[in-house]
Amino acid sequence: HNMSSPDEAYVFRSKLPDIPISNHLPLHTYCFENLPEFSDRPCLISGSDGATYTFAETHLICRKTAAGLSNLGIKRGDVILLLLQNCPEFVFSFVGASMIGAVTTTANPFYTSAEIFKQFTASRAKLIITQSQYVDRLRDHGENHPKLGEDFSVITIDDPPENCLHFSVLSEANESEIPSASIDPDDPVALPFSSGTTGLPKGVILTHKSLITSVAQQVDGENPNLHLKPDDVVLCVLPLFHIYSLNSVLLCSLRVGAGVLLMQKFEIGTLLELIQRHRVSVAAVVPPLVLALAKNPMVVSFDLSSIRVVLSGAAPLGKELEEALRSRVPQAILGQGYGMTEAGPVLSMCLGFAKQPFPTKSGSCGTVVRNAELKVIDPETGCSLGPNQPGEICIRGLQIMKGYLNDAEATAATIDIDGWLHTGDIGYVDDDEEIFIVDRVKELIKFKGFQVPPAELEALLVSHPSIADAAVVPQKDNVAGEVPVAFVVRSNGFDLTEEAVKEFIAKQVVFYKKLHKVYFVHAIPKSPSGKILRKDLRAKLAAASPM
Ligand code: 4UU
Repeated sequence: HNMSSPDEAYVFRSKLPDIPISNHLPLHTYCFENLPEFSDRPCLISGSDGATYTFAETHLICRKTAAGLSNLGIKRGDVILLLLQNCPEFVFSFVGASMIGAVTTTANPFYTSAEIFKQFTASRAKLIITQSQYVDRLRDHGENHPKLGEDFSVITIDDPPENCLHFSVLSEANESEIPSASIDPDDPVALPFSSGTTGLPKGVILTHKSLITSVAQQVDGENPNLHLKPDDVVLCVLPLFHIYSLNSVLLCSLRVGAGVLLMQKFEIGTLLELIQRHRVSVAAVVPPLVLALAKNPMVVSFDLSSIRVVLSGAAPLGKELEEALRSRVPQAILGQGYGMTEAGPVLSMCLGFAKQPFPTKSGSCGTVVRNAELKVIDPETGCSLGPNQPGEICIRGLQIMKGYLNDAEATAATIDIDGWLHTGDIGYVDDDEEIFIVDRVKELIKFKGFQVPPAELEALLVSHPSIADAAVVPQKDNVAGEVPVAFVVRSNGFDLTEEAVKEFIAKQVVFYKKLHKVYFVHAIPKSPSGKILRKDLRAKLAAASPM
């Protein structure tokens, strides 16, 4: 470790040497740079119908989609919103947009109308690409909402409902009509939404340069940290609208020529059947999926011997669970990646996945990726800490976000003047450079790896006429990891019931943001400056009775 001068930070680095990274290229050029080596190999495999697109076919349809987007008036810097489950059209749209310098914002197709329009409006999207079953949620919802067909167009990948276009207007356009867009490495290409360490969801600006850097940190170099090969079949069951799957599954696979098996949604029987049929070799998962693979009795009737790597991320993976999975896939290397949307997203990755692997420990989130710096700071003093001392994890490198969309204040609160991104995660680095996450100091709640921003639920709660004040915090849960629970102060009498509060929230949010418990209290503990003392509330929950 460096500690050149007393005020110089302890900085942790990868055990792998830095490499040159072609991050001056546009993202799609970088991803398809080696395409001639594997143009006839399968690139996208649709789990639902087995349809397969080779790399050459995928590249062609992406170019057609780029031309189609341009024909519809989408230009450099414009934003398109994808409201899609995993499917080939997701890939064509994302890469096609990149090819004309446009930006993709991705949303969960299960979002309610209000959730979709918040993101749509904040990102100033011009176009929505979705499935016909979701279109109803895009029509006339209140005076202030933009109008389908007037203010924005909708394209569906299946039979288009009224006033919508079919995806063929994109995928069957003439690829020779792609405008020659000049793309700057610092141009945004992806705009996922994340609440970060505090507040409401914000657009996270990821540029061509940041995503290329992140992909290269994982799969490039003589000894890549995450060794993927053209004969790999990579499981893509995690949603592509989340940066984990978009980056570590899709973009990394495109770069190395590995096939991507697209699954629309997680269903254990179908998943096992597809792993067996397509000989999946690399599985990117989240802890609840590890739980299913480790515990579901169906697993023993399937052949999972093709799996050589299981990458878990997005939430803490318990050691017991990791051991339980190991007995089901004894031939595979199990390890974790640690990511955060704002960090581009990967901060660290298991070095057991490297081409020349290193020994790693169970429970570790990997080692900081190459071409990056990581430090652990004392949350009180901001001083950097040495090995084995827990503190807030900070990361620096060209992979991190450019900033939050239209929110300089939140950006400045997350990336300091020296370029360090503060994660809000508490962890330490051990003597072998392995990172262990032990706690989270930020507000964020993670339900099965999905983000639940407490501020969003608190704003909804206090909009209720009978609620004077509210706070939402995580409660530990064996299946979901964490679930959101609310502390509520009633404003007039005691009529308001727990059920009524739950119901009030449930109809306004996607399933994983639903409240699991409501505790009525007389006041919400706050600091003198008015900040909710979440630690106190979490401590109350941890104690036997929260009252
Ligand atoms: C404990 O979860 C993500 C991204 C995850 C990711 C991406 C690429 C994992 C592996 C990979 O290859 O992003 P967000 O923004 O939804 O949530 C970020 C937060 C982190 O700050 C941390 O609190 O999710 C939590 N988290 C984890 N916690 C992410 N990964 C881990 C982990 N262990 N392995």
